[in-house]
Amino acid sequence: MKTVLKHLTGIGGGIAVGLLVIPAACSQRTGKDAGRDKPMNILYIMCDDHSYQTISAYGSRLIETPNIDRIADSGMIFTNSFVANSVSAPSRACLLTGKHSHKNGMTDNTKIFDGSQQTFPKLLRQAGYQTAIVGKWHLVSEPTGFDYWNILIGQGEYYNPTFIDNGEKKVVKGYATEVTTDLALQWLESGRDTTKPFCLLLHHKAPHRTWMPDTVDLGAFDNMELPLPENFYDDYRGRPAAAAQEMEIARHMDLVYDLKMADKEGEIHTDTGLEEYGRAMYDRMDPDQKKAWDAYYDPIIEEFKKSGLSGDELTEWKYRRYMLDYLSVIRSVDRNVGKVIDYLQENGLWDNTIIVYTSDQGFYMGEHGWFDKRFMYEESFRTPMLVRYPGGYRGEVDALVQNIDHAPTFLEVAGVQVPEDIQGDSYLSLLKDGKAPEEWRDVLYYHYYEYPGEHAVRRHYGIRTDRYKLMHFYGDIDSWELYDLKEDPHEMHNVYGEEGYGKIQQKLYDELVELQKQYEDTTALKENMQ
Ligand code: SGN
Ligand code: CA
Repeated sequence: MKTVLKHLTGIGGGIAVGLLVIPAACSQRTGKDAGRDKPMNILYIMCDDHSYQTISAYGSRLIETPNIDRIADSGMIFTNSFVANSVSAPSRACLLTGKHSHKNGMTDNTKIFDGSQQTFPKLLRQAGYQTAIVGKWHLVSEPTGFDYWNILIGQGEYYNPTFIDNGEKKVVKGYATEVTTDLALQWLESGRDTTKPFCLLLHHKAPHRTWMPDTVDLGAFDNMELPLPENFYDDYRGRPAAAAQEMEIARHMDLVYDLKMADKEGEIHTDTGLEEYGRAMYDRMDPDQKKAWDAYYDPIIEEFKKSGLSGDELTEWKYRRYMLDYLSVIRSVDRNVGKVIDYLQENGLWDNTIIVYTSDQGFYMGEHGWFDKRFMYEESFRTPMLVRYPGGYRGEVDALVQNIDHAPTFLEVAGVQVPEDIQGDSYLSLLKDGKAPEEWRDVLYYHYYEYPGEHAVRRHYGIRTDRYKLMHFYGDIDSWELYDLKEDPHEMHNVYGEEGYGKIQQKLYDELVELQKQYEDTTALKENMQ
């Protein structure tokens, strides 16, 4: 197991498109990636809610992910990779457009993505790429800009999921991570036009709630020790928004829905209203799947019923069950990433395909007592990012990167001129030699909007430098938070307004306003002074 990056694992572990696009034929000569014989293919693998805490390349003490690590071992591991708005649909819109949420309109999971706007797949397609997306889409409107799309509906299902294959609904038998991988490989093998370079977005549903493992992975981690994160029993002092959320393992994680305690006798009931959904997910399984599922969970349910757990003991039992399920789901993700890498290697694609492995955001593995994401605190603001760029840099990259940077990077890789209105920055030079250009950003911007909403995380925005974070929660709350991440990496002590921080607070505030102006986030600018 690698020991690098321990600091990350504090726990156990066309605008006028036609004018701007350089035709494919000349892109290879004029693009910054000139000098290659063939255009580089792009494979972007994104999981849903995969925490960096559960990737061994990031120094995880919780799990080995040998296949995901193959990308890092033959490429780069980004140690400061972040999102712009830590929730699924907004992240996906940031990816496609290279713009912050207020510019692409997808501010929260309840919106509908305007598919008529400029996206990088559209620009790549115009430049001669074959474009495809397989798996979770979550943007409600039909995908645009793809030669092939085969997507899950909404969040999708783990077992025998329904896909929409270029407009046609189909139930595909099997486990989501396997099925999604197989559909992607089928397209690579026989669905695409091999005379053209490809850009494939392979978007897994896993390991999203309710963390249902594949039957072959049930019990894979049962013997491991799972120490509690050191701030598991956080009291949220000095952080009113953190105190007001609804994403605590103790209080908000459902025994039946989340933790699979759907007993056959129907004696276990919960009061979150989620129970029936848990039973519905089980009902999707076929008899063989149910048999394997029951063989594993029934004895656990029986033991749980006898145990009479309550209080902290119950909370810690919930944490353990949550982690065991989550890790088992990752085991399947890792195996399937391996299948894709093998395919590339066996089919002459390994050395002309850039591979990005990432997640739509980070996730809490019990830190602060939580599951879920949304906050600008480190565990959910960060997202894993491993990149292999054939012939490029190998090693750690610590430049601040954000999910709005993928679109301009992929365009530059393809030799397509990056439209002026894209807000992200291409990280291609980092891929080549690991060095950030002199003018590279030293501060990141964030804005989360989904409130009122599930998990009750208040609206907030903020900035983060390599050392400090300033955040403002607004709406039915008006609260500023400031962290010195060097002194307080787990963000337990809000020093906003405290003696000794006046100067840095003012400096960060000025930088915040500067960034809001630069990105034209007028809503946030107004909230600063409320
Ligand atoms: C679902 C989950 C939430 C989760 C959101 C958003 N609830 O609504 O726990 O925060 O997705 O996740 S569930 O009862 O439906 O499981 S996201 O990754 O898609 O943004
Ligand atoms: Ca997600």
